[in-house]
Amino acid sequence: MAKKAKARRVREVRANRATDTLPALATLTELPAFDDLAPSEAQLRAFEDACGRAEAAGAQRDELALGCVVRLDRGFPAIVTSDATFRAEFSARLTKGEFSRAAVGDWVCARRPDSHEMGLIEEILPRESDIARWKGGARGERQTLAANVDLVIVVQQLGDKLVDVARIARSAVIVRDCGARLAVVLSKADRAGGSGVTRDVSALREVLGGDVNLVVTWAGAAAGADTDDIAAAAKEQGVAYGEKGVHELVPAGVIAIVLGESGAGKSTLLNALLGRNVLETGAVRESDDAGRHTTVTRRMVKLPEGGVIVDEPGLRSLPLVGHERGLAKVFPDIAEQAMACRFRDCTHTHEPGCAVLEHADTVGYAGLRLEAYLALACEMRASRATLDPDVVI
Ligand SMILES: Nc1nc2c(ncn2[C@@H]2O[C@H](COP(=O)(O)OP(=O)(O)OP(=O)(O)O)[C@@H](O)[C@H]2O)c(=O)[nH]1
Ligand SMILES: [Mg+2]
Ligand SMILES: [Zn+2]
Repeated sequence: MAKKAKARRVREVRANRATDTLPALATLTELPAFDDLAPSEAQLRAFEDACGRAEAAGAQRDELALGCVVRLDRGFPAIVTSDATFRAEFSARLTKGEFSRAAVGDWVCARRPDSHEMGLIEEILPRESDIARWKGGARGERQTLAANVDLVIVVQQLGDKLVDVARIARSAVIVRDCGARLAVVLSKADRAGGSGVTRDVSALREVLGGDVNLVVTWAGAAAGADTDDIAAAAKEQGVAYGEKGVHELVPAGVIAIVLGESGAGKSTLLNALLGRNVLETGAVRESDDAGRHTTVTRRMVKLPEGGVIVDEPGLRSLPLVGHERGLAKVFPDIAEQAMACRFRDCTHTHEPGCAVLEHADTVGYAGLRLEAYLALACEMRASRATLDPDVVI
């Protein structure tokens, strides 16, 4: 027993030392309040059950509170409850279990003994949605980027070349597989100009269909840049634009996350929505336009008169493993035809009796849409073949 107490003390000292350099939560005015975040009925019930278990393990009921993880600083969660904001570590009970990783957006049963500065996470409550990506590695592992978000805003930057529609389609498949709604922000429109915006919006609609939720932005354009032609092009295409367009995607009550490559302009966009420079932004490399992974903290920000958005570090890769359901949701017309192909493992490229190719012209998914589907389906077939059969996804 003494040994256990000593180990706990060592852990506490270590945690306190590590948290000394973290930003003081009291100074972070953009953090959402408890009332900006809404647990589901199921999560409220799960909280009551979790309290019962925590009490059975020795906790006092009045030390326990329902909380939401609003930031992760170097792995340390910050939690908002109805009457406090504090950092927390995991209870010994939780670290033993396999499900010890909290993500931003997670609802938790938090415990805050009177004498403690730090709180404890007693349990992570079941998620309503789980935005996750495959991390690869020999055995493979899923990394949850955020929990319980309603909407994923995929941010893709524009430039003088055609927008990377393949990357947006890949993100769309993952998002739809995770059970969240999807919106696409085409950022840095000032670099594409009005004609570029027209070109890129048409390409994206060809791939994702006409009803995709789209906003064109130029939040980080240099002062004085002529953006009238961009607004005109967006209007002509019937596409929302500017910060207002993004704000409308995230009204009060909605929890969203921005997802995209480093340098896509995610933090710049959020700063524009917040009306001040809360989040750090960084210049892209001139040689290849790549970002420098400026954002390192996952954190929620509350929009003035709006909902909540999670800022994310840019993602290097988004491997597609086992997202067949997402693929079918993004390309339902093609997936339906694929069921009628003569061969079950048809690649829809050359096989006789291929319904996808036969119907390509009549159903109207030729061109970029079919190309995107085939590339993603091919990648998923390859990853399935190399996947460790024990890994459940
Ligand atoms: N021309 C132009 N530049 C922009 C725009 N938005 C952002 N930028 C620039 O792009 C660079 C990267 O912006 P960030 O907001 O840091 O990008 P990020 O997506 O948050 O990147 P990570 O945090 O690394 O994932 C900065 O130099 C911004 O000034 C825009 O609308 N137009
Ligand atoms: Mg950033
Ligand atoms: Zn086929």
